[in-house]
Amino acid sequence: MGKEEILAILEGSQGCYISGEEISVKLGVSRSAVWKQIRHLRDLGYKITGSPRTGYLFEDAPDLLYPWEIRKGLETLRFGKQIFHFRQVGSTNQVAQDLGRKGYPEGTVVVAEEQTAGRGRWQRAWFSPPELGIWLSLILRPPVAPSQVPQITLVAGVACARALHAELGLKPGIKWPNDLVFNGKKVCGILAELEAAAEQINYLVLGIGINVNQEREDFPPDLRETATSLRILTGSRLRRIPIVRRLLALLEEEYDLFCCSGFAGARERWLAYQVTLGKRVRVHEGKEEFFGEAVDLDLDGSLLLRMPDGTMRRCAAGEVALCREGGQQEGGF
Ligand code: BT5
Repeated sequence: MGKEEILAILEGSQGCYISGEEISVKLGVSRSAVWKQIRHLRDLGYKITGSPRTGYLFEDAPDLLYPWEIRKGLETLRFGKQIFHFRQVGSTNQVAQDLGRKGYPEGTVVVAEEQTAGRGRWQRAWFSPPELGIWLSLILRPPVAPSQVPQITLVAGVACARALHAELGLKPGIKWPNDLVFNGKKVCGILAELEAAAEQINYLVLGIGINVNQEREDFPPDLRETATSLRILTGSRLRRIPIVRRLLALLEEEYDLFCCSGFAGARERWLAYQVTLGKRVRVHEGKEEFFGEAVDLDLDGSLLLRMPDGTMRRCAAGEVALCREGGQQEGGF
């Protein structure tokens, strides 16, 4: 008997006490084995009242990203079938890379309550406090050339935007390439890390960070003006599990579409969420910095810019800051 079976019985008793005897008969185990599992579930944070004498009443599940909770009602064929969960980890991307190297299949997920060395692009840090966000990495083995990886990160951005839109009823903006923002403040970032040899992708780790339940004071002072969370936006504390489930379902849907039919469909959906085009932007690309007007998303996922002298320039992998009227920067680097 596993905890999942006993949980299913407790949750299925719909607000009524259920006796230890009844559970033990249903599962074909002793009453003391049931009691042991109940204690284990309580240790995991489940609210279950009662005792072997009175029977048990299931009251609430903790808001923790337990794999068996994510898998309940998860509408995917491959993504999230195997989930590794950590209370605390350096970086879920690092763990997923190690698993990718060991041959774990596409769709394997690593999720943590807290990251102590969460990372962004170009060795930047990603603030990942305990139990307040979704810090998740996914192993992919896409059948495409490494040069198409930037498109996959845009595809992931579209899936994240659709997931938040569906869960909150609020439409996020996508800042090129794939920051999700509300009113110019960042709520989600994506980091793709690639392991490739000789023009062939071995595996790709897609890391996604979503700020869910932080209040403004939970962010360090240097992020308070540029970052936001779903709680700040909606005014209420949200459960993270349904968001993770929706995210995995839409990631699988968008990724499968991309693998079967290419980038064109996701590009259209990206355009429907984007907040970069038509704006004056400041771009950092390598050591270079320049200003231009963002005019289009190219078919390969690059950003097309009109330069002050009227020429067009393509930006494949830079950092973009939107400029407000009057030249001020919005959102920040
Ligand atoms: C990103 O980088 O936006 C990618 C973030 C990916 C995080 C996930 S969490 C799961 C997985 N495991 C990891 O270790 N990473 C991935 P970038 O575009 O470089 O943005 C980083 C910048 O965003 C930082 O320099 C800060 O200015 C800002 N920042 C850091 N933490 C933030 C947060 N929680 N919310 C909003 N902004 C943040």
